[in-house]
Amino acid sequence: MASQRFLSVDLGAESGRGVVAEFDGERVILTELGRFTTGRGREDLGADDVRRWDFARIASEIEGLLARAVEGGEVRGVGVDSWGVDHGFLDADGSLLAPPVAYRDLSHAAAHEEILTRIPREELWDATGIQPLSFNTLYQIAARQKDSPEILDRAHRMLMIPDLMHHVLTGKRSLSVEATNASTTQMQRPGVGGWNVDLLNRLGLPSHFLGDVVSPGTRVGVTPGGVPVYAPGTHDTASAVAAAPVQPGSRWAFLSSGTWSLLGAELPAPVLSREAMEMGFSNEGGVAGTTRFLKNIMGLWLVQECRRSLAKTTGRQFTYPELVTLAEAARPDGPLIDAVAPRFLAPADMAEEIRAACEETGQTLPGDAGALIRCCLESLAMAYRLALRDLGRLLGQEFDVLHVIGGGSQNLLLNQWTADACGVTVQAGPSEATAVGNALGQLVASGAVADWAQAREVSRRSADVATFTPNPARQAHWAQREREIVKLWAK
Ligand code: LFR
Repeated sequence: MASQRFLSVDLGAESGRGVVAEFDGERVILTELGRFTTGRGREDLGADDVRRWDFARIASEIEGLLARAVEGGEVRGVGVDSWGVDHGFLDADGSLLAPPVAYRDLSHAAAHEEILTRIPREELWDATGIQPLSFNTLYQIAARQKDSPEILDRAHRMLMIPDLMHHVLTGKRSLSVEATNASTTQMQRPGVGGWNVDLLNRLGLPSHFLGDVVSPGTRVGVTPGGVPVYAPGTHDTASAVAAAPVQPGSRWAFLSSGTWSLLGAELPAPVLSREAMEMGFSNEGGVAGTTRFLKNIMGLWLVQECRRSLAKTTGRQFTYPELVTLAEAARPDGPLIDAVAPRFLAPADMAEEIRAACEETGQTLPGDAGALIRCCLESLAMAYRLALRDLGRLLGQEFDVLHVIGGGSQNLLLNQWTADACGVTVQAGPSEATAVGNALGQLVASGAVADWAQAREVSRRSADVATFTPNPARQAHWAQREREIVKLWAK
């Protein structure tokens, strides 16, 4: 068959990129078209002191990418995925009422706390199956009700970031909300339960702007130039998991590794037990009606933010490979921080926050860049160890393999530490899992493959995977570190 070209646009909190995915009937081959920054630092607060995404610029970058893709030959489809929870409101004419607020904006924590005083955590869990993380859409809307109620009043429709991009790409025609990203709002019933309007009513929050939800792998419109617009799994993590190059029959877990680390398993249905709630897992929507049962761990955000702190204090812009080399050379057995603690979500200065956490737990303070980054990476490996063990307990099973997917899978040092700390074989790659998964959603939507199971086969045939085997000599070491650290953190 002649190859078919699709454009996957993957927006991350640091950068966005357009990738042309060429499908030859067997495999997808990716070629990066272009990259641009999406993230804005704390110093770029808007005039109203709110952290917002520069929506107009990101949308125009995407339109530019599509134009370039079309110049290169026929484009059979375009689809956008992004991080979860963030959204924007359209008026009745389909115009955006304000640039979307970024989830790390500090206003969300207060709204979150306030809601948790009004409704027991257990009730929120039963109603949604999602952990009450402070940045979820639910709390963002509660914050908007306080700081900009007029926007909520005037809102005709709420769309998530990728839905908004599809709206722009279709000349304002698509008003679809795609299901995987909608599941991150904490405003839906568990599983494929749809919007939980009762919950919003109970909290006194409006719901008139909630629209129809479509499944991942749906055509949502066409561009004025005639390119079909397809909604893939628009939540980046959903697309990444869809592309995990799984061997049939293997007992696998995933670690989607990027700005965030999401560790979990793909399940046929949500797990709504109290233990799952206590252990910090969420039931997000996956492709093909699956549940992504996963835990949020801070991820490489720790390193990204330390890099920013280091630029301020040393005047040096370290590259990520440089930082990893310094970490590898740093003294082992340094301090460990709790990489799921909310204090690391948006601290004013990450290096300072990490040092404060070490001081509070009586550990040596990581002084230089190497020690600081080593602390981040070892702490992530420890968080993976604890989360994978909890996952196994909750599901009553062991895992043959942990698929590390996404950009973080290129960090060979962290891959080996992950294998050692978790005592499980790590299969690392593809590093572009999200862009691959996005393309797979378009293959499903356009009928180029029959279903998501076939799509995953395509990914498996296409992926370049590296295996990291746990070093038996390191098992006792991680067990020992866990005993030490759990005692220190409990103090
Ligand atoms: C990863 C991710 C996570 C989500 C976080 C915030 O990019 O999408 O899955 O919890 O960003 O939206």
